[in-house]
Amino acid sequence: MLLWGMDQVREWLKSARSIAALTGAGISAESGIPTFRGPGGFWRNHRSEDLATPQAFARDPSLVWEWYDWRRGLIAKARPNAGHCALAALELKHGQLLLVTQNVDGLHDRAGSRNILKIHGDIWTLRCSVCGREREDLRASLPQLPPRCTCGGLERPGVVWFGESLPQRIWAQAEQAARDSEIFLVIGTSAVVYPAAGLAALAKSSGARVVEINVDDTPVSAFADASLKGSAAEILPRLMDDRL
Ligand code: BJW
Ligand code: ZN
Repeated sequence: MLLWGMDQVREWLKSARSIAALTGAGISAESGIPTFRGPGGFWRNHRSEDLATPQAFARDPSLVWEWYDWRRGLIAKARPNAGHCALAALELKHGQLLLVTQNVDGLHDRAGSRNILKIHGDIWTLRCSVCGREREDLRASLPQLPPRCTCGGLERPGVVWFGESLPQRIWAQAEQAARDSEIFLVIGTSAVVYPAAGLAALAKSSGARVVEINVDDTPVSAFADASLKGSAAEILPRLMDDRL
C-alpha cells in the first residue's frame, strides 16, 4: 500500500466534504496532561488504567477520587495547545468537521471546537452513584473527598470506566461520523481501547482515507493511508497552513 505524506494530506483536507477526527490523550500531552499508557501512565504506585474501573471505585473511592482530583488540578492549570487550536480552526474553516474525543479534559472546548462528541464523558461532571443526579463542578480541588450528593450518596466522576457502556446516543453519532467521513483523522491515541479503537477501521471499511498522527506506531498504522509521525501540536498546525 502506498503511504502518503503531509502535502497530500493537506490537499485531501482542502477538498474533503466531510472530516471526522478521533482524539486521545496524546493530543493533550503537550498541555502537560499525562497519557494513560507509557511513561506518564502512573500515579503514585498505581497504573492509571487500574484506577479507571468501577471495581477500583467500589474498593477505595477516596483513592480513585484523589487521582481524579489531582488530574482536575492539572487540567485546570493547563491550556489548550497548538494541536487543539488547529482542530478548532479547521472546524471553523471547513464547517463539516466532527470531533470524537476519548479525552475528558475539556481542552477541545476551551480551544473553541464546537462539534464534539465526548465518548468517555467529562471530568468536570459528577454523578451520584445512588440517585444518578448529575452536576457540573468546575472547582480545581474539591473541598471534600469523596464528594457526596444531597441525597447522601457517593458521587463519582461522570466518565466511562472499563466494563461500562459508552453513552448510547453519542456513540451512535460517533459511528455515523466514521461511516460518513471522507477523511478520518486518528490523533494521539494508542488505539487499544474499544469500542473507540474500532472507529478507524469502520471509517476505512466505509471508504474514508485514514490519517494517523502519533509519535509512535499503533494498530492503526498498519492500515492508515497516511501515518504522520510526530507530535500533534506540531503536525496539526502544519497541516492547516495554506502557505506550505
Ligand atoms: C502523542 C503525543 C503527542 C503521546 N502527539 N501523539 C474488544 C476487545 C478487547 C476488549 C474490549 C473490546 N471491547 C470492549 C472491551 C473492553 C474494554 C477494552 O477496550 N479493553 C482493552 C484495553 C483490552 N473496553 C471497555 O470496557 C469500554 N466499554 C465497553 O466496551 O462497554 C461494553 C461492555 C460492557 C461490559 C462488559 C464489556 C463490554 C469502556 C472503555 C472506557 C475507557 N475509559 C478510560 C478512562 C476514562 C476516564 C478518565 O479519563 O479517567 O478512557 S481508560 C483510558 O483509555 C481513557 C482513554 O480515553 C482511553 C484511551 O487511551 P488513549 O487516549 O489512547 O491514551 P493512551 O495513553 O493509551 O495513548 C496515548 C497515545 O498518544 C500513544 O499512542 C502515544 O504514542 C501518543 N502520544 N504524546 C501525538 N505529543
Ligand atoms: Zn444522589
